[in-house]
Amino acid sequence: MRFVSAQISLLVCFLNVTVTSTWAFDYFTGLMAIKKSKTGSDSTEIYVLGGQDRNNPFDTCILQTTLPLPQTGKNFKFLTGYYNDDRYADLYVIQKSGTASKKTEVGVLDGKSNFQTWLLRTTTALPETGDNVEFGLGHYGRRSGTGIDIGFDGQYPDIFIIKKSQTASKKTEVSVLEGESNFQTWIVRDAQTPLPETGDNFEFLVGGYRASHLVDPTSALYAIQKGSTASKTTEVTVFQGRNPGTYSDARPFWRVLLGPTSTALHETGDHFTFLLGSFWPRGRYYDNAFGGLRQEELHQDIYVVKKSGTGTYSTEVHILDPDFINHLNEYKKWKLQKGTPLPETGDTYDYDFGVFRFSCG
Ligand SMILES: [Ca+2]
Repeated sequence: MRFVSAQISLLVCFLNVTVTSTWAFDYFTGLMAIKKSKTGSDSTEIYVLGGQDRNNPFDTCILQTTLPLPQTGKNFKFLTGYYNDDRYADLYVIQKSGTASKKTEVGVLDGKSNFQTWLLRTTTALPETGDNVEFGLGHYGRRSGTGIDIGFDGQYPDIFIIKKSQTASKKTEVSVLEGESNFQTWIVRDAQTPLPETGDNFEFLVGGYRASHLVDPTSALYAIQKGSTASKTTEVTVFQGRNPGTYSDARPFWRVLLGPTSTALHETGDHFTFLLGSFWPRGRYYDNAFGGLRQEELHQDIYVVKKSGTGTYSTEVHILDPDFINHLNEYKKWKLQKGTPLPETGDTYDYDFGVFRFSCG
């Protein structure tokens, strides 16, 4: 029965592709779902749910297509970022192992082509990586000069490599590969965070953070502790990456900007995954007058994707409010909690959010 339910939901998703929408804003938030295996097409597939409808966010499937990739396993990780300056979010495909080069390899699929064309396919300076390594995209910001004049949406994001265990220091470590050199050059090597080695009950995200005088526009590290927490809730800690305005990063990822703080979310298992983004109507965008990413967008919403075991029998999206205005109750209340047209999804799916701009006729 569950299988039948899934097929019906996907059909709805497909039919909604033809719905004509009007775009009041240049940018809106989209939920990207990558179906890596067990696809009918034998290719890796992508689904994008649009967040542009304020009253019914993520109810419309605005893109459903195959990628120029065969089916993929857990040795692949998908992330969104802006490789070029066309304001279409691109899809970063990280192959962690099983490569001919014995290096971790990176490809970038062009968002403007609906992810059909490769903008980049390259090896990197990073050896093959296993389950103990997570990835994020951000801007450590060497090229920006002041650190505030470039946002997440600037081109050539750097790849952040979070080594959770098997580290020399016995701490969770972060390294950064430079986007401008197509990931051939290290910006940060094996920086120790204050966290001991971490396991499956931790997920790591890269994004901006801003609270009063504490600013990290593009390179903060969010540690999501899903279980075994003191508060019995899912907890969040934010570490500063680059110190804005300076190049002297004696201890990147060491300073705590927030937390650990409890959230409105109970402890979570494998059927939950986490993302950073800004929910409409405060979608991330460049402000030309400001000359960069709007500052109030820097404090990120935490998107909680509940993949299975949901009351709606769909993949659900829950958004934790960063409380940007007060900075008193970060992530203590919900901005949104709802189901989507996607059926429940297991571990054959990988998710990410991006800010998309699709041509809509
Ligand atoms: Ca692009």
